[in-house]
Amino acid sequence: MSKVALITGATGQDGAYLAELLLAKGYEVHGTKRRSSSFNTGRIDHLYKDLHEPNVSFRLHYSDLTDATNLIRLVQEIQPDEIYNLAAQSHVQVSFETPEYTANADGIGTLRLLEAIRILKMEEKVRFYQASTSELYGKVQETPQSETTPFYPRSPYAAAKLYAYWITVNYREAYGMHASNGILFNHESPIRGETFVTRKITRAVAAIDLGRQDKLFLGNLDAKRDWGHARDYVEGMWRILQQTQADDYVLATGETHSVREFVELAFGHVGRKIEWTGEGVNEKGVDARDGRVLVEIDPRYFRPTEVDLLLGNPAKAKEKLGWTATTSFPDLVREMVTADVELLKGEQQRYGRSD
Ligand code: NDP
Ligand code: GDR
Repeated sequence: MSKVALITGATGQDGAYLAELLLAKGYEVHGTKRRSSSFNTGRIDHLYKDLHEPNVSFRLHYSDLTDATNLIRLVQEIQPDEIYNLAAQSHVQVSFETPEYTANADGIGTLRLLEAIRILKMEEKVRFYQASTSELYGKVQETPQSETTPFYPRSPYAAAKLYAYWITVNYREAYGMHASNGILFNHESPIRGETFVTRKITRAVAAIDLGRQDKLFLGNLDAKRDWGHARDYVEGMWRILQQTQADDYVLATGETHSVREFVELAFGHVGRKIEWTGEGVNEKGVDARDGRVLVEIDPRYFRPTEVDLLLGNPAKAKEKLGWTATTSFPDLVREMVTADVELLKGEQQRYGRSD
């Protein structure tokens, strides 16, 4: 009998990589998607088979973490062995605009799912993974950040995720549930959401290189992040749930780089060297060859409270899970730029544009 997994947020970056991984391992995979007026399953369409075909091992269900009745019914119908709670309003800056919704989906949503397990008396059957985040560390207390570093959230997103983290720990301790937190540092890929800084940069680099965009507007260039590849991180999620004892783990590369470095490397892949001139909001990134301004600061992208430096210590994951990040920072940037150049070229061919 194959194991049954439920992935909330299966249409997102991590959901897509995780669904692929679990299907390759022989799982029956159920993913949740939200009703939308436009198609939102682009990342997982390649995994989807018509329900009328034999041996369908990947199914999608409409769901929303703000709807408790829906979650109870889904868990009851699916009877999962493993639940990966990846669904969330995951954009930090957007959480300042929609704080209440973010708290509802990211914080209380986690509680609703845990309660669904409890109401259905499935505490002993189900293993639960919570998508916790390095944003919990927020204002720097110490580096590198590990499982014992104190939390100091700096956004409504991080505050909601703090509740989700602790309610997961509480349900483990109170009800003996196999419930674990993966405290994941930033992880990216060619299918990263377009408004996160890495993908925003690589899409712009491709568009500028192909003559489709003039310049790139960014916020804080000096923020530093520990960036890895999503493919590695979903493997870590799976390993966390294969442990006999539930526990909390940091997944990170152990390296940190600034947004500025990401920009320089990304433009480097299309043969452009960036030089920085000016200061503060007037700082500009200029093409060393011809002095053309390619990067400008737009203060609208500054956050009311920023997380300046994230650098993770993945020693526990290495020791207990045998997990390490395998993709280097330059390889990650190269893969993302190359994919966006190909994507844009493909679009140009499809729509007959040569400008
Ligand atoms: P994405 O934003 O790419 O995906 C989020 C998923 O959640 C999407 O499927 C989205 O649906 C769904 N979703 C959003 N709101 C709701 C809701 N109210 N009810 C149900 N589903 C909802 O995020 P990632 O894949 O990058 O991240 C996965 C998880 O890991 C998130 O919880 C994120 O906060 C967390 N995380 C991510 C890190 C990263 O660097 N990527 C690092 C640490 C933690 P739709 O497609 O319709 O929007
Ligand atoms: P983050 O990712 O907030 O770390 O959250 P994001 O890529 O949005 O920001 C990283 C850093 O870049 C700076 N920045 C900009 N960010 C965006 N989005 N757009 C810009 O134009 C821009 N200019 C500079 C930001 O200020 C920030 O310092 C991600 C999400 O995936 C979360 O869900 C997850 O929990 C954390 O990573 C770990």
